[in-house]
Amino acid sequence: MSANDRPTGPQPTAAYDSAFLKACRREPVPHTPVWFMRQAGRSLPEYRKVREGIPMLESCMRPELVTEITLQPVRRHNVDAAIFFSDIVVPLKAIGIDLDIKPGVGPVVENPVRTRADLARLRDLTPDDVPYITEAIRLLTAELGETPLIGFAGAPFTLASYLVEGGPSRTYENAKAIMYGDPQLWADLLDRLAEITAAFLKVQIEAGASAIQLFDSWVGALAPADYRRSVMPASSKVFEAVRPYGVPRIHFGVGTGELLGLMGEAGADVVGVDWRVPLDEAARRVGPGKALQGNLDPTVLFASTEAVEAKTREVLDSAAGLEGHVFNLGHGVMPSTDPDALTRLVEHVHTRTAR
Ligand code: 1CP
Repeated sequence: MSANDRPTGPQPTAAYDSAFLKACRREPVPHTPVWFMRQAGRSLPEYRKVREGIPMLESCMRPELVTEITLQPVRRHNVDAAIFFSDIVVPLKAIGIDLDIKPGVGPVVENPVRTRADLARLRDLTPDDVPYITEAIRLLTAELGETPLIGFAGAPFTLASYLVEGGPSRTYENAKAIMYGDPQLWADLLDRLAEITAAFLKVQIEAGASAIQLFDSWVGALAPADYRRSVMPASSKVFEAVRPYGVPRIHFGVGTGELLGLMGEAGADVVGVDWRVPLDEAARRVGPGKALQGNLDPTVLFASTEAVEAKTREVLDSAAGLEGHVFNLGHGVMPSTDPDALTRLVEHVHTRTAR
């Protein structure tokens, strides 16, 4: 591709020719790129040190700290991409939702969103609501040079699960009660969240993020027909809103084996796969024209190096025929993971796939 064929918009960044962005675009790569969801964070002693005494949400609002935390795993593991250190609930906090991230629990919403009147609290997000995001991304992209920065946001369903339940849930009964019982309220709620999410992703891309990931972590709780009817329109709206920028759009969820075809249809360029479906089978379900990201079981990292390498080989063999492959775990790094196991894994994938 010549420079003239490159997409318009704030692209191309210095990272344009990186292995990660090439794999997302389904172009030939020098080696399979690797990054890890939750690579920044509690598995790293240097993270625990700089976070000491600073509440999670506050740390997301300090650009220098965000820059340091985002860079830590890049320095340590030699991963092919950085993921912006933030949280999916940051844009909701920024528009005034009374939530906090409680240690050992996760996001907790004081007054859950459950009625039509509550929708009024979900106002539009503007760049002025999140100046610390723009500043952190400017600092980061200057430091990262040719290493791409992945921006991210929570998908409408996963954000709704926290807003409606009021905190982490395994069953989503309050959210599903609205989805099944008051489909119009549900559609309006997800549409509001799609607008906020799209605005939040645009801020990150405008500031220099060279790819984005939409985390629909909990969408695997839905049957395909419900996903298609009640969730896909909102997620598609987010992907469509950021399409003009030409940056790769990644779509990830957990337990989504039965949804992979629909997630492919929803509009992303790259579909994230958890460890339950082998990548060759995932590619058949997702359909042509998409790269895949995944999918080593994060708990494999607690086994011996030999076992990690054997399981990694299975993932790479399964990925051999893909149009594009970004190596990742099937979900986030677990906090008690040995960071050295991650460093070895990156090295192993790079060596085994060097072309
Ligand atoms: O004090 C702390 O250290 C709190 C732990 C923590 C961290 C490090 C939370 C609370 N969020 C984060 C950062 C974070 N969250 C990142 C950046 C780190 C990186 O990836 O390197 C990202 C991408 C997220 C996104 C996020 N937050 C998701 C989607 C990713 C996923 O794992 O599926 C979700 C579901 C959340 C909600 C959330 N925030 C925090 C927790 C513990 C949770 C999950 C709670 C639950 O079980 O529902």
